[in-house]
Amino acid sequence: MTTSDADRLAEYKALTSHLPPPRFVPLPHYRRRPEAEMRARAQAFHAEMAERRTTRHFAADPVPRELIELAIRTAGTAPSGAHGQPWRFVAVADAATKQRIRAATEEEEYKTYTSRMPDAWREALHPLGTDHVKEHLTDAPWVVVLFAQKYGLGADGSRRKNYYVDESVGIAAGLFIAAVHHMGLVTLTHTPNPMGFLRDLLGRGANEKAVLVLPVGYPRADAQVPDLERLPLEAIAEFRV
Ligand code: IYR
Repeated sequence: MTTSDADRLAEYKALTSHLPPPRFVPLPHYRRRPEAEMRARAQAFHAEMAERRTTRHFAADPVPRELIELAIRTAGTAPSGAHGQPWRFVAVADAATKQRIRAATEEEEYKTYTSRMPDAWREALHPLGTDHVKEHLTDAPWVVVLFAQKYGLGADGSRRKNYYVDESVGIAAGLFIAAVHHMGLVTLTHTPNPMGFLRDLLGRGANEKAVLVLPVGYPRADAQVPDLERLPLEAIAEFRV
């Protein structure tokens, strides 16, 4: 005998009947825009994002803390698994801490680049001109370290599991990068490997894992970027209409 739709729904309802009902509010801030306006906004946003480049060459000029706060607040608008918001940003401007991060990073990266990386990986990276020397970690006025929380911790030490942590934190990182670009600064997605040392160095909890290091600042006047092209739409999308 097959279960009816009503039975299935009743079965699911029974499993959640001990919980308070979810609280919903009307969708705020939304208004439909005329199609021409949407097209113009989409084109302008694409044109702006297409101008984003990752550079390793940062100027030392200071950047106000408020701008970093705004980028982090924008990142914090990301959707996340069960709304766990499993991202934590540590924004470092203190020169001594940046120097410690750089020294520890270069120690690991030296081993990675010279002995841990298989030849194929070294060859794939060669066009990007990266190596174990990470001057951006001390040149940039801010070094933002993004941590992912596998589980949240209550004030009483209770654990709350987070879901889709990698996806959620990845989306937040994307929004952070877009926010930095939109305000007129540059950032670099840097992945020290391994990066366990960042938790100890920055005194973060056992529930957190560093996933990305994002120096933020102005590009140096002589900043360069690798000569790259992005895949065209036809290569990255398939439409079935
Ligand atoms: N983690 C190293 C190596 C590196 C790896 C990839 I894949 C890149 O696209 C760039 C760098 C580093 O950050 O230098």
